[in-house]
Amino acid sequence: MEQTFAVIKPDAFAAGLAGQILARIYEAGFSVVGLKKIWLSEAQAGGFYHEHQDKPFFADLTGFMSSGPCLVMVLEAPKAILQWRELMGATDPAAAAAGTLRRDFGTFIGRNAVHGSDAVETAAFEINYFFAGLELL
Ligand code: IDP
Ligand code: MG
Repeated sequence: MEQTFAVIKPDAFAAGLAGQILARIYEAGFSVVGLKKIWLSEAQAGGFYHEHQDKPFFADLTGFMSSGPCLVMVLEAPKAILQWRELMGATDPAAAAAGTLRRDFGTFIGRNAVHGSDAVETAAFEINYFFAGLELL
């Protein structure tokens, strides 16, 4: 089994899409081993997205991620990291395949509804950034 870190971002949460997205997560066979609603500060969002701190979109990204509550999750499945990336679709909703979450629920690249870890190392960092071990059940 493998674990990945996922977020229902503030755009999707504010639009009332959390229930539909969670249904798609369960239909795809993931176990939800961690789940909580949080509202990040801009600094906390910056720590989460530190790999992008030199990108031109960093301020927009951290401003958006701290603009309202989101749901953070730890998902478990045999190949959870790749499987969740596939269910999310491409970063840009306009380029995401039909049937993916970003295609169905994203608006544009800066408001793309969901996040997922991209590798084993980033999943470990992101899970530990948001969850204590006792919260993973
Ligand atoms: P990912 O979320 O698919 O892993 P990353 O390249 O890690 O994509 O970028 C992190 C987030 O930053 C994206 O989900 C998206 O919301 C935002 N982002 C990435 N590239 C751009 C861009 O060119 N303009 C605006 N926002 C971007
Ligand atoms: Mg990424």
